[in-house]
Amino acid sequence: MIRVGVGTPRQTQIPPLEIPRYGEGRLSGIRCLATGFEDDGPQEGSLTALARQRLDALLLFSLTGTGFTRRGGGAAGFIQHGYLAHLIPTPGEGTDVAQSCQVLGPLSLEDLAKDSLLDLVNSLETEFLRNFTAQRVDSGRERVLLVGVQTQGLDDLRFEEGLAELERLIDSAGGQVVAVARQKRERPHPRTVFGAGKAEEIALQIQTCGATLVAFDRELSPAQVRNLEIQWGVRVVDRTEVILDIFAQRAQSQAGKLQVELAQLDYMLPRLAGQGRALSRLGGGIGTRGPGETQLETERRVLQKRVTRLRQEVRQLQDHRERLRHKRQRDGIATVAVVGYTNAGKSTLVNALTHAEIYAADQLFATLDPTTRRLLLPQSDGSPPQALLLTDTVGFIRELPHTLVEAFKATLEEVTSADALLQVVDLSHPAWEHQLQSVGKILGEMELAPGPMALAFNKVELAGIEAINEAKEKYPQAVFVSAREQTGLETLKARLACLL
Ligand SMILES: Nc1nc2c(ncn2[C@@H]2O[C@H](COP(=O)(O)OP(=O)(O)OP(=O)(O)O)[C@@H](O)[C@H]2O)c(=O)[nH]1
Ligand SMILES: [Mg+2]
Repeated sequence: MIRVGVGTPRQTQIPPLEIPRYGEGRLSGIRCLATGFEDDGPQEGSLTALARQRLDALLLFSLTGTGFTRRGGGAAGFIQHGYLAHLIPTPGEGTDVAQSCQVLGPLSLEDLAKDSLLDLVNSLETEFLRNFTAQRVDSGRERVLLVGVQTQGLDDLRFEEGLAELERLIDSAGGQVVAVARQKRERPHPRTVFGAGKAEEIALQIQTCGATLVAFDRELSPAQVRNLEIQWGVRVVDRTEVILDIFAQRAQSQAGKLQVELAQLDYMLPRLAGQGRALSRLGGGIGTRGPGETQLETERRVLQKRVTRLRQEVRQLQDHRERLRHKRQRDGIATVAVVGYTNAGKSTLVNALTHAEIYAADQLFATLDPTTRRLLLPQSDGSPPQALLLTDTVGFIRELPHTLVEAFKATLEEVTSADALLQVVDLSHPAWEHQLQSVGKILGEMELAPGPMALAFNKVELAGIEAINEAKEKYPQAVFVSAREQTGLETLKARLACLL
């Protein structure tokens, strides 16, 4: 097929979704011939177009500016030089377009004609494919470009903390962050988040770093996702989708799966209204797990019915859990819910205290399902030890997506109905205080049963002395522990005994 575009290579770009072989780790099958009067080779705009569309090659001919008019109409001119530009299979680091292209020239037409363009394209493709396969074998993971938008009122520290956290989230979801793009903007553009220039720059970055997914550090509107996917030709997800994806992967129990599905449908339903996704959610990867495309294709009405049924099941789950709690109350044993930011070490601490074997790992949202274990607290006056029930549950995160809070009501009731709370904070984390505040904020939005709260600073063996001193000064009631090294546990037990 020959397609003729009039204008500069940049102006005649074909939208990514219309390119025949887009995103297959090879070139697009399109060669671009362009002419111009200047004789200084392809400019950055043309090279950007080359990289963006993964053109097989770009041939630029400079004209002499002299010529003649043909009999019968039409003008003819003379070619001065030719330039041949193509992509390099192993581009350098960074986002500079020049590093991802090679430009040959100025060449005479004879020189240009000497080598077969087809051979060049074939050998380039072989090399591209080799790299592509190597990348795939190397990781088997989604290659993610992280995008941060620093809006007005978001200071540098919080912004960077948010990006670092998103990187951890991606990692926990099984993806690999290959590049990060940042932009300051008063507020996101309602349709495309960015202006045209920045969107173009990111498009290029997607190509140069071989990203298969773009993840934003914020929530996006359905229209924004759609517009950006059309423009960039890769899937675009927001922070909520990444979190939902982790939850979908972690859900083990029937109850967990039920709540995750409800959260995902709640998230998707408003996004289905008339505006489908530009790109398929089929085929695996972050943001594709869960109810799946087949269901998305079916009527909204059917999904709505499913949501209603899921809600009923969640209500039954709530009733069931409530009966269990009543039984415990009748037995007269107090419950303490362990709360805290995700990865603070809650499960490790409950394991250390009760010799339980709850799954604990250096991942965000390692725990989804609540586990309750019995803990005996020795009494200082020598009377028989006091028993309490310690419940480990799902961790919190800054701006916990609303759909999750709603869907996880049954699980979170373990927290809201507990007699007391034990908040665990990872003191070795640079953002420990913000994390502590985020947890406080989320708890503040929940209807908690009235009861005391103890504070435990964890991972003290990793924490810096300044952090420890600062925490001691600001939170004099807190206990300092290391769940991993099993230090401070007796003090913590004594603190819990006083609490109840
Ligand atoms: N160095 C150190 N690491 C710890 C300590 N406590 C927990 N960890 C590690 O921190 C990581 C997270 O621990 P988890 O117990 O899974 O944390 P969690 O709060 O249950 O996290 P989620 O369930 O994901 O919300 C694991 O790799 C633990 O080994 C500690 O006292 N010191
Ligand atoms: Mg846990």
